[in-house]
Amino acid sequence: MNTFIRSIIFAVALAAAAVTAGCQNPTGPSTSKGDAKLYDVTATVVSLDKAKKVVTLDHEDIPGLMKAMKMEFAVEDACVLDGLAAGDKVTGKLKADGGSYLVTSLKKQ
Ligand SMILES: [Cu+2]
Repeated sequence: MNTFIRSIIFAVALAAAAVTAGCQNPTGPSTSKGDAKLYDVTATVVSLDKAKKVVTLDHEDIPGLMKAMKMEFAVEDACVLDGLAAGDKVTGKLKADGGSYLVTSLKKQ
């Protein structure tokens, strides 16, 4: 019985590890359709809300997309905001699909 319980715990731990690994690997196959474009973004974090999956960035010029400005973005997953705080300088990726923007990754500089 003890072994049975231990194997369940092991399976749960494996599943949790898989979820975490998925979070840390944003280079998987894109599931987006249409003509979504990926842009590099350099910015300072103004504020963030993991529960709402939004981040306000004071971003530099994004060539071909928009001028430098302060604005709120949706993030693809709450884990994009892991380890970040207001005031952090970050670089990341922004997916633009029509008029909607989605931050897919952020990394502290
Ligand atoms: Cu902007």
